[in-house]
Amino acid sequence: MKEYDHTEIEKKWQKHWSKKGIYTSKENPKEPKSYVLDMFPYPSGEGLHVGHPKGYIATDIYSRFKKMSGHNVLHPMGWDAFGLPAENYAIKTKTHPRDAVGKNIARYKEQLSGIGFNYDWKREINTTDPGYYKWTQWIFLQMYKKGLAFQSNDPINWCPSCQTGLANEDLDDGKCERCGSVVEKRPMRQWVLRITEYADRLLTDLGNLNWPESIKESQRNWIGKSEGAEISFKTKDSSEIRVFTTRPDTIFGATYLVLSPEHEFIQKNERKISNITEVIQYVEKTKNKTEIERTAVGKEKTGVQLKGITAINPANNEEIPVWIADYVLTSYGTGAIMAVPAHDERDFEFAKKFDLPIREVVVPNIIDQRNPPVAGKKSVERRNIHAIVRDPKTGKYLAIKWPKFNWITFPMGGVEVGESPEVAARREVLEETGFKNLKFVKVIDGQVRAEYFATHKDENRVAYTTAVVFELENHEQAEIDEKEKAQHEVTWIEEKQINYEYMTHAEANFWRDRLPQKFSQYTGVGFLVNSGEFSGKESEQVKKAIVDSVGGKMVTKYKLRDWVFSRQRYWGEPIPLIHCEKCGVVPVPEKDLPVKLPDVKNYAPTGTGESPLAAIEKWVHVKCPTCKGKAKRETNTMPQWAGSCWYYLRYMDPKNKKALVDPKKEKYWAPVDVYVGGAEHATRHLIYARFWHKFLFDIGVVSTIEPFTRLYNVGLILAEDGRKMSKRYGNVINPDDIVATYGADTFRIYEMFMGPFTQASAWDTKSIMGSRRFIERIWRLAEKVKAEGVQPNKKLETLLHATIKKVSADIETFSFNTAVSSLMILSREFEDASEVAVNDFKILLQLLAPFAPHVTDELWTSLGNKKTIHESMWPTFDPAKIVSDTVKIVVQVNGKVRDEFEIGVSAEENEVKERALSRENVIKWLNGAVPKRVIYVKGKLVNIVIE
Ligand code: ANZ
Ligand code: ZN
Repeated sequence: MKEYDHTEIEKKWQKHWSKKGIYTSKENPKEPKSYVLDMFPYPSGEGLHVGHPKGYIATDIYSRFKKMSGHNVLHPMGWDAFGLPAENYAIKTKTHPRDAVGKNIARYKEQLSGIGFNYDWKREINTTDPGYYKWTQWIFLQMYKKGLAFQSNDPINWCPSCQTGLANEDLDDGKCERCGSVVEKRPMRQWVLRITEYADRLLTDLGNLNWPESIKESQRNWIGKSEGAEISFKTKDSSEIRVFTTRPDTIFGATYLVLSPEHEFIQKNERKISNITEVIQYVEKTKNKTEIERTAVGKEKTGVQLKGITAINPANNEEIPVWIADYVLTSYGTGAIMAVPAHDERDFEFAKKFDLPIREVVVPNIIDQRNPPVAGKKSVERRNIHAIVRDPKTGKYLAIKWPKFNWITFPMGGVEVGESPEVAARREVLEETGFKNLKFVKVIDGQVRAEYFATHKDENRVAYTTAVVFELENHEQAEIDEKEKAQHEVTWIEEKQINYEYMTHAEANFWRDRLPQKFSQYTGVGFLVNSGEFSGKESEQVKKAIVDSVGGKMVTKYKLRDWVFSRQRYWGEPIPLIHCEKCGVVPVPEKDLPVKLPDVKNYAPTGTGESPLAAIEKWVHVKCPTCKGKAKRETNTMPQWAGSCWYYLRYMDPKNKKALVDPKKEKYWAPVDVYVGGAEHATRHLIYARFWHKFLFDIGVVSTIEPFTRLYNVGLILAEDGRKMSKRYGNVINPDDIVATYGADTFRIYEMFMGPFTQASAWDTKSIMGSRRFIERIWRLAEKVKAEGVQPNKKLETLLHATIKKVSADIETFSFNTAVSSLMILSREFEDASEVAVNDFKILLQLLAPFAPHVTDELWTSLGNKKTIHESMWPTFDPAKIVSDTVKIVVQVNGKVRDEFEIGVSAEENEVKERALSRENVIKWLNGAVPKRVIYVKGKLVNIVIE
C-alpha cells in the first residue's frame, strides 16, 4: 500500500463530493429533517485563524452523522457582511466596502473549502446582497406598519470615535463594544424598534429552549423583569415625585428620596432649589460615568441634597429630604427611588456617608425547629435582649446553663418599656452572672423575630430580639441573688459554639453571622416593625395593601430597552422610509424594494448625526409615494445586527423573489434543530433574532415561536501563549498552514480532541502529531483487513458495539472529544488483534467518517464500495453484545453530591474527570472557581475540591 498522502486524497475527495452534489439539500417530506446551523461569519480582511473553524467542524460532524442516520440535512453557510469593519477599511484604503467584502468572502470560502466542509453552497447568502436585504427592509416595513418601529428624539448612546449612535446591547461596561471609547448621551432623531413589547414572551419562552443555562440566564438578566410598584410622593409645595420600588413593604423605612441627576424634576423646579449651582455642577460631573461605575455596590457614593425641597412619606406623613445621586439611573423605573437604608445596600452606603436616618422596618423571622409553636396554644409577644459578652483575654463568650431545661443561652431577658437595649443587657448580665464591668461594643443591627413554644410556660412565644455586644473589662463580680443562682450556672463558650446546634435559641445563627461585621442590612423578607398598622404582618403579604393605602399602583418593569435601530453610517441597509413635507413619514411601497444602497465618494461619517447618504442629493430627493410631492429618503442605515436577525430563514429558500421564504419550505425545515456559535452573542444576536422571529410568527411568516431549538456554545481556542488569538499579539495560527502540513482530517480530529467542545483550550502545534498518528494508524490498519476466515474475537466484538453506541451518543450531545478518544481505543484494539475482519473495519471507518471525511472515503472505496462513505448508513449496535458497558459516576463538589452521569466502563480517568468538569450542573456549582483537586474513585465518583 502506498504512503498516506493527505494533500492528494483531500483534493480528490473535495472535488468528487462537489461534482456529485452529495450535499445539496432538498425538501423531502418522507424523510425526517435536521437543520444544523453555524452562526455565519463576518468576513474580515484578516481571514480565518484556527479558532474560527472549531464550531464549523462540530456542525460538519454533526450534520454528516445525521445524514448517515437517515436525516435530510440542511447545513448552509453565508456571510454577515454589513457593518463597521468593512466600512472603516474602506475609508482607510479608499476601496468600496463591496469590493473589500467580495475579496474577503472569496478568501474565506477558499479557506473553508480546504477543511472539507459539507455546506450546500447553492444556498449561500450574503446580507449585503440587494436580493437579500430587500427582505430585511421588508420586515422592517412590516414592523413599521404594526407600530413597532418609531421615531424618537431621546438621548441615545453616541460613540464619539465611531461617530454613530449605538444600542444598549452594543455597549460593554458602558463603552463602545467595537472601539472601547466611553459613549456619550446625545439627543438625536433615530428609529427605534419596540422590542420591549415582546419582553414578556422573550422571557417566558426561554423556558422551553434546550440552550446552555448560562445563556438563558444572561438573557433573563438582560430582560430584567421586576414586579414592583409606582408610588407618588408629594412635596411640600405640592409637586410630586414618582418612585419605582420592588419593596413597597419597606415604605415606612423610606427616610429620603433620591432622583437621578438627569431627572426632569430638577429643571422644572430650578427656582425652588436654593443650591441649584451646586446641583448643576453635580449633574455635569455624572455625565462622564458609565452605568456600571454609577451603580456598583461598594463604590463611593456621591450626591447632593436638593435644598428647599421636602417630600412627604405618604405612609407616615413624615417630612423627608430629597437628594440627587448618580446611583439612581434615569433609564430605569421612574428615575427616582424611595431610599430605605436599613434594607438596601446602596441606600445604606449613601445614608452612612451623608448621615441620613436609618430605620429598620423588616425583621427576619425564624421558627424554632426544636420547639415549634404548638397549634391551639395562646401566643404571647415579647421584646427580648441577648447580651453577648466576650472576654478578650481568652476569646471566650459568657453563657448560662439552665440545668432544669437543659438550655445553654446568652444572658437574656425582657426589655422594659422605655429601656434601651444596652441598659437592659447590662441589667441581665449583672443579675444572672454578677459581672459588672462591661465595655459596650455595639448593638447588632437588626432584630430577629422568632416563633417558638415556651415549654416552661405552656404558651407560644413571638419574640423580637436584639443582641448587644460587650467586652468584659475585668472579672469583678457582684453577689448573685440566691434564687437566680439556683436556676443556672455561669459558663464560657468558644466562638464556634455560637450556633443553634449548640445553643438553645435559633437566633444564635444570626448573631454568629452578624458579630464580625460592622453592619449587614437585612435585605430579605420577614415581618414588619415600625410600620404603623402594618407592624407585625408578613412583608410579602402586605405589599399590595400598602401600595393601595398610599394610592400607588402595582407595575411590572423591564431592564430591556427598546432597540435603537439607526446608524449614522454608510455600510448598512437603507431604512426604507420617506419623509414627505406634507404626509410625514411614508413607507417605501413594497414593489419598490429593495431601496438600494447608492455609491458614494466619501464613506466617512459626517459626525453631524447624518449618515454619508445624506450628501447624495440625487438619491435623497424623491417624490412622495402618496402625494407625489417633494420628499426625502431616510438616510440612516440599519445596525450590523439587522441582517442576522432572520438569515436562517433565507437558507430555506435563498432564491425566492416573491417571498422571504416559501411557507411550505419553512414548514419543512423550521426550526433550526442545532445552532452553534460563540457565547458572546448571548444578549445581542440571540435576543434580536428571537424578537424578529416572534414578530414574523405574529404576522404569519413563520410557523414556530422560536428560531433555534438547541444551542451550543463553542469554547474559544486560545493561542499557544494562552491569550486570545489576535493579529495584535502576533500569535495567530492560520488553518491553511495546518491543513497543508498535516491535512484537513488531522486538523479536524485535533480540534475536536483538544477538550470538551464548549470549553476553552489552548492551541498546541506539538500535540497535532498525536492526531496525525491516529490517522496513519487507520491507514496502516487497512493492510491487515481480511475478507474471510477471520477467527471470532469476542473482546473486539464487544468493544466495537460499545463504540458504536458511544460515538453515536457522543456526537448527539456534542461530546466530540470523548468520541474521538473511544475511536482511538478501538483502533488500538484493532492494531493489537492478529487479524481484522473487513466488516468490522468498515464500521470503524463509518464511525470516523464525520470526523475525518477524506481519508475514510479513500479507504472505504479502496475496499470496493461504489458510493462514497458519506452516503452509507450509520452502523447500529446490538445491545446484547455490550455487557454492562456503562457505569454511573456521581459528581461531588466539595463533598456534596451535585450531579451524576453514565460513562463507558472503559473510560479512562482523564475522560471521566473531563466529563465531570464539563457538566452543566457542575459548572454552575463551581461558579467560576478553579478546582484545587479533582479526585476520581474508579467507576464510582468524582470529587471536585475548590476550597
Ligand atoms: C425601595 C427599596 C427598599 C428597594 C429595599 C430595594 C430594597 P430591580 O430588582 O433591579 O428591579 N431602583 C428603582 N429604580 C431605580 C433606578 N432608576 N436606579 C437605581 N435604582 C433604582 O430593583 C428595583 C429596586 O432598585 C427598587 O426597589 C429601587 O430600590 C431601586 F429594601 O425601592 B427599591
Ligand atoms: Zn407626501
